[in-house]
Amino acid sequence: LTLEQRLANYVVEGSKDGLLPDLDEALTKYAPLDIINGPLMEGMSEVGRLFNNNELIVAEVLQSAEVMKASVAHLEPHMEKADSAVKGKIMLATVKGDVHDIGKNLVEIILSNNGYKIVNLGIKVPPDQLIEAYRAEKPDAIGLSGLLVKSAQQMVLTAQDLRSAGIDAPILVGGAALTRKFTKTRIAPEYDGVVLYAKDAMDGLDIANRLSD
Ligand code: B1M
Repeated sequence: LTLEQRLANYVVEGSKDGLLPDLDEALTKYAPLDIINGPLMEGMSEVGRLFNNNELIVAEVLQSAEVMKASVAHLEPHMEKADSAVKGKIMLATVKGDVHDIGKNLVEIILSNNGYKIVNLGIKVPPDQLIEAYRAEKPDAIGLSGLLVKSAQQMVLTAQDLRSAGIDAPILVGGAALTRKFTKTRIAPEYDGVVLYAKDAMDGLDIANRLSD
């Protein structure tokens, strides 16, 4: 197997045997983010496909998630860091009912490496907790992540609750079940501030930078 195939395989197999030396070898050829977005994400897509076909069970997907997390943790110190002044404060949360956090945590790493102070509220965050944290932290923007189809709907409800609470800070949304169109036609109309869709973590950084300019 090539190095790239082996990297994807660690994720698919949920195995860490040999992972770190292969990640180190990959670092001699690729930027950390390209390793994540390339072979590791390919492995994750395959996991999603197998899971969808009932060829993997939740416990196995959890192992794959562990490999992804260990890989990101190993690559993180090698990522470029902008030593700029703090550009802003962003609060991040996976919405109510959703436990998926690998994407959100990747967004945290990218943003914090690029001058943002991050308040990460974790997973399954209900709107009232978000509102309370917003009042305590006064962030410049709120980032919502969700991977389930029902999480897209939950973002609509969350936007409504934030509006009712008088909050109008920009909202950044991302996650597999979401689209730009859904964001524009379903979430944004329920909110007084801007709602922006990010297709991946780098897109999230671009949007944050545009907001802070
Ligand atoms: Co789940 N899961 N899962 N899962 N899981 C999906 C999402 C699914 C598509 C798999 C499938 O069936 N093909 C499916 C959803 C179906 C649907 O709703 N249509 C699914 C399901 C059904 C479930 C359960 C219901 C399974 C069950 O229990 N029967 C359950 C849900 C529990 C719950 O949430 N209440 C469940 C559980 C799990 C695990 C716990 C086992 C594990 C998560 C572990 C963890 O996160 N700590 C897991 C995993 C790993 C997946 C897949 C395989 C991979 C997700 C992932 O981590 N991708 C996923 C299939 C898939 O996506 N292909 C699947 C890597 C990550 C880097 O990408 O999170 O998309 P992602 O983030 C991207 C972008 O989306 C974006 O940037 C990132 C990349 O740069 N982004 C943002 C994300 N958030 C952003 C926020 C932003 C900006 C960009 O700004 C704020």
